[in-house]
Amino acid sequence: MGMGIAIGYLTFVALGLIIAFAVLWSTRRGRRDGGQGVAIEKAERAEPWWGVVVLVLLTVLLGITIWQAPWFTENDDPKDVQVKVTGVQFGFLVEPTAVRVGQDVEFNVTSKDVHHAMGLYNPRGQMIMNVEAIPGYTISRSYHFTEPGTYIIRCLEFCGYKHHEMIYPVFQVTA
Ligand SMILES: [Cu+2]
Repeated sequence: MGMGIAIGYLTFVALGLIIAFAVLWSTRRGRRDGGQGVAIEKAERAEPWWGVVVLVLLTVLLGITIWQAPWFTENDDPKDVQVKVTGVQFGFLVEPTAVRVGQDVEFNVTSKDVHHAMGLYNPRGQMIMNVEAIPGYTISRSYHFTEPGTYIIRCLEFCGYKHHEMIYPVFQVTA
């Protein structure tokens, strides 16, 4: 992936340099004869077509990249599992405590006392989700697990003198 981006970047830089030199070269004759050979009217007639070229390019780029927008990856299907996560000074109540790879999991997050947050970390320690845990409200977030292992939930909203100990260390995702 990184290599592909580097090659793509260098290709665009090379193309840009070629086009820049082509433009500079194309103005040499006009400068030599004092601007006599410049056909302004012809250039003006071509202007709308350059607009069309730009529009076509932008439309193609949009058509290629729009599919990576996040709203096309969201899943409205009924969820396989509901996991209830309740924050309480100073820990998390989690039910059920394990899900399987491939399941669509909907976390329903709330709090019993003060404002907390459920930060979900994958087995490699990367945060993959952060949901506010607010007393009196339940906030739902979906996640599709593709990686088995032990996930960790940490409180990410300062909630009192033991906030740093508010960790749920064993949310299991089994293969
Ligand atoms: Cu907390």
